[in-house]
Amino acid sequence: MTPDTLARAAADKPTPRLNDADTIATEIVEKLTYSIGKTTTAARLHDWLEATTLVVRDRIIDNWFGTTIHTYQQQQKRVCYLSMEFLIGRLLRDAISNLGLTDPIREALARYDVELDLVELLEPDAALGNGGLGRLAACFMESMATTGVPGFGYGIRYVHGFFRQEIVDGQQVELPETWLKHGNPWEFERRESSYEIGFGGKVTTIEEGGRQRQVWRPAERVLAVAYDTPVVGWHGTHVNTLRLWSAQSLDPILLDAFNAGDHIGALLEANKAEAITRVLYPADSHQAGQELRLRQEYFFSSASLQDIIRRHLAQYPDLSNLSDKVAVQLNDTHPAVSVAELMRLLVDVHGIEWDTAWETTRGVFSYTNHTLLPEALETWPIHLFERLLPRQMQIIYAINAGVLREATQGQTFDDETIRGISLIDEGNGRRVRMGQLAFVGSHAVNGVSALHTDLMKVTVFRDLHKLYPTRIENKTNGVTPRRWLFESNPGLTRLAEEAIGRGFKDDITQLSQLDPFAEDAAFRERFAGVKRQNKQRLATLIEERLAISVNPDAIFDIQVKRIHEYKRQLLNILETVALYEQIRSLPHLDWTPRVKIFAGKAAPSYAQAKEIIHLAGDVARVINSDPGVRDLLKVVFIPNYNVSLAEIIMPAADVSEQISTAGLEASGTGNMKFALNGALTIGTLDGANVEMLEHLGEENIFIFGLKADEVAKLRAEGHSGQGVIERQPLLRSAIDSISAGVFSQDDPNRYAGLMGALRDRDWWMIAADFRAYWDTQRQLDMAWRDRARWDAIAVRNTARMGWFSSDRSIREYAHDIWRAGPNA
Ligand code: GL9
Repeated sequence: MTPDTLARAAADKPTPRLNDADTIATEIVEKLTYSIGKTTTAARLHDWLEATTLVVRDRIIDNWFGTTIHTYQQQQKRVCYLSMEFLIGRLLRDAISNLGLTDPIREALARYDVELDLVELLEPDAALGNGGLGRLAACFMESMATTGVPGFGYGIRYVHGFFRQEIVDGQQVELPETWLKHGNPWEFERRESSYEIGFGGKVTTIEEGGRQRQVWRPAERVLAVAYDTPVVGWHGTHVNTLRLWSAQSLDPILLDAFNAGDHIGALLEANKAEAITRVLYPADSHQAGQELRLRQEYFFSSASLQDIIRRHLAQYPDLSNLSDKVAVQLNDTHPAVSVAELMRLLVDVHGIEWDTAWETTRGVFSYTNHTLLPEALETWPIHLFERLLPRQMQIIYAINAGVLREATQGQTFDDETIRGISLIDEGNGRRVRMGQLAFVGSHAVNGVSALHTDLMKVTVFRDLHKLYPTRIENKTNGVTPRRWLFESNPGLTRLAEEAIGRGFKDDITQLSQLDPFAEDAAFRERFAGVKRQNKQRLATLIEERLAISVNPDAIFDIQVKRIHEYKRQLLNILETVALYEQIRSLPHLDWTPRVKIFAGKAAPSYAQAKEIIHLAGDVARVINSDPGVRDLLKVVFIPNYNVSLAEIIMPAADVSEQISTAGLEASGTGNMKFALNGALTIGTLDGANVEMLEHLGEENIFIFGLKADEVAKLRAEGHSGQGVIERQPLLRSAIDSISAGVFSQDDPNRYAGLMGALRDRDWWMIAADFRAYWDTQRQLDMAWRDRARWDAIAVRNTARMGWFSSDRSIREYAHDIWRAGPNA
């Protein structure tokens, strides 16, 4: 763009649209007629969805151009968020709500007897992520738009997102997900923004004006084509862009082969190219390890960096000010190869001196670590890396040489520390460590909760932290209150508005004004009434999907998240079994009725996690059909947990289960969504739970169990579960029943392995923490019986969770790391 074309663009801007129901109804019918080719009488619900989406989209586009032009004219710094995952979910309701169009659109559709709520349900979830990490990226995109940070999300347009989960005979079955089946009205294909991405081949050195230059000639090349989706913030004034790359072959048909009669062979290249963006790897906190995964990582990193450079050079004369005008956040190590790729582009392609390029690179990048689990830390075999990305491998060696030089100069690090700093792991058949690469190539490295950040400094990055002691900082995660309160819990939002006015909708920290209402009996009752309605809605869903009837007056005790041993769904199930046995043996006691609700997906190759799902189902079947427990205990596993299901579940919880082995959950974000919606947390001192305790006060959260340092100590001492189990009759009996096949009579040995591991090393401290967990659950039972107390705690949870907004996280990133945004 030149100043002239900019002025033109501003002048050509369409006149703002009216947002009354009449105008919107007319526009929807127009879209139905001319874009979809249907009359109002022939239109199916899907057609109404598409027409409504197009009408909303028009309004977004107007502001999208405005934002783009503004960023350009003001020469603002752009923030590029590189992430392998964006778990955005449905977009229509979010867009309508942020634009303030809910009422007129509802009214416009009602004129044709179409219900907005039903239309919204037809939109597929964009499930381009696995869990917390991907959902965080989606919350961050929305918060960047809301807080006015010029943000660009860069990721992959997977044809198949996260798999659909069905439970068949109690077991998880994975089915392909097809979100693009009906097309995607939110995206714009940008054929003009496409880039070549190379793989393999050779590097040659050429002499040029007395200087040596490396030239990479890839053996394979594919095309990265951009698809843009607008991201609307609160009030819709600022609209950012999510740019997802799709892989296409440069030569869709090899004509030589085709003409020679090899019709299939002529298409092989294209298939291979397009495979890169076909499917999301479903491994959570576990490295996938296949070549295709490395191809995906490099593919989207390179495309994004080429795009960033092209954009920059369209606006500025050269790349010398790149780090003043662009900040690139590496979301985990998945895009870490970007460090080497940017060096290649700067040095080999743009002829910049190595040292200058390195300074620019470190100025541009910053890196977020999301897990300490050793099995999740990405490393790649050198031989694979070298074969696929020969020039990048050379660059990594050169970066490593520089870093090791720094480490050996001056300071006296021992050999072990030097080995820990190295980008190359020499111990396991020589591998590239992506965490080390991301760390050294960034000016800031952050953890996602205070505890996690502290632990990073003494575990994964202990040695690099010694070399660069100021680089690690904390940025505690947050969640967007638009999706996770306003849209998913309109009842509570309305109640809050009535009590404290609308100020909290623009500044979520003002929710704290609700605090005194915890003492107000009438308010508490209305608060509980909203919760009751949300629970009723979830109960209906459970009845419809699973034909299990649950009592909405029982405690809804919910654990929804990926199924993982460290998240300890098994601890919850054991407590459930123990409770069941207690109810059966002491039926005359005054038990507090509970519904235990689980949902979550297991990685397809994670056998133990799948067994845990199986066990939950087995336990549910036996308990739910036992007339002896009446309505006192029900167990439900809801299949196919996703963003849309979470939007119904979060507002309906009384108890939120955040019970990971301390030190292992980097932050958690479900914990924040639940508490914001007035659930009481039962949790360990792990991840962001620690900070929730600080904000909520200890009377308003139920903390139990071993702390991170105690877990580490017990593990080091070689803890085993056997002794603990012997001393705890409740736990022993639950384990014995499961081991004896009480819940799996068709296959009594089904859980021998799972139970044996508890007696043995008890790696996840399930036996060790059982007693504290049980006792704390009984404290919750007591609290439930004092409704005034319970409801007051629930109100205080909502009132005090404002700090956990992703707006706060983003403002911290913008101020401390990116030096970008409206106040930069
Ligand atoms: C995770 C952590 O495990 C969570 O504790 C954290 O809240 C999120 C976001 O920072 O990141 N890291 C990680 O690999 N996953 C996380 O959820 N896993 C998935 O996204 C499946």
